[in-house]
Amino acid sequence: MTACGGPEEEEEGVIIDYGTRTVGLKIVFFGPAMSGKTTAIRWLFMSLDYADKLTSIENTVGRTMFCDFGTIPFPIGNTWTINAHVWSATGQDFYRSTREVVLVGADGVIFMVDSQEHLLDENLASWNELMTLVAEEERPLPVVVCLNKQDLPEAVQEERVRAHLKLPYSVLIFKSIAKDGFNILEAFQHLFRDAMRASVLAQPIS
Ligand SMILES: Nc1nc2c(ncn2[C@@H]2O[C@H](COP(=O)(O)OP(=O)(O)O)[C@@H](O)[C@H]2O)c(=O)[nH]1
Ligand SMILES: [Mg+2]
Repeated sequence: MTACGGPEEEEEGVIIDYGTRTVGLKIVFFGPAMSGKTTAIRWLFMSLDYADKLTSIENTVGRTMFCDFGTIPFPIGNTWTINAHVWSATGQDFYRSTREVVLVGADGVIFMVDSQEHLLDENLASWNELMTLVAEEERPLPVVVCLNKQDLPEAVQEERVRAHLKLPYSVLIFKSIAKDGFNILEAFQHLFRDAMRASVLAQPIS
């Protein structure tokens, strides 16, 4: 894996390496600035004991300047390993072009919504940007939504967000609290399975 913005993956499909018996799956956290992407990824890596495998490129005030990235290996059986390459793109407007780069070769996206009422339109803008960026992809991109910061008083409810963002019912919504890790692993596992199904099973295996 190269530094942010320079993924080694090909643009099409997962990387299956029969030599090392590994499958590479790229999972991207996407969403508006401050919605909890870095918090969720940190929690995920910590809870799976891979905290030292996570790199964040931040600016001087500790906000994600470019992205976070790291790899979590999941052994399947005795011989094969699925390497989940986890990335986040910064949500800040002025780094817009970096998000496009981070999405290249993605096998699945976790979209982090900020549940604060006054941020509904920011969530919408970010969702629309994601839809625009993936519109040209040939293969369908599995997406799950985390309705994050559900601990806050008056956090918006699922139906409100679904209507505002016009989320199709095929997109699953997990109410999450990234700072406590609530529902983060569940959302990740769901997306992981969807991404595996969409990518690996779609590939002819010789
Ligand atoms: N109340 C609350 N705050 C959260 C939650 N998740 C993240 N935060 C806070 O939101 C701010 C932005 O989080 P961060 O992960 O940096 O957002 P990012 O810009 O999407 O990477 C930080 O102060 C986090 O502590 C949550 O579930 N509940
Ligand atoms: Mg961040």
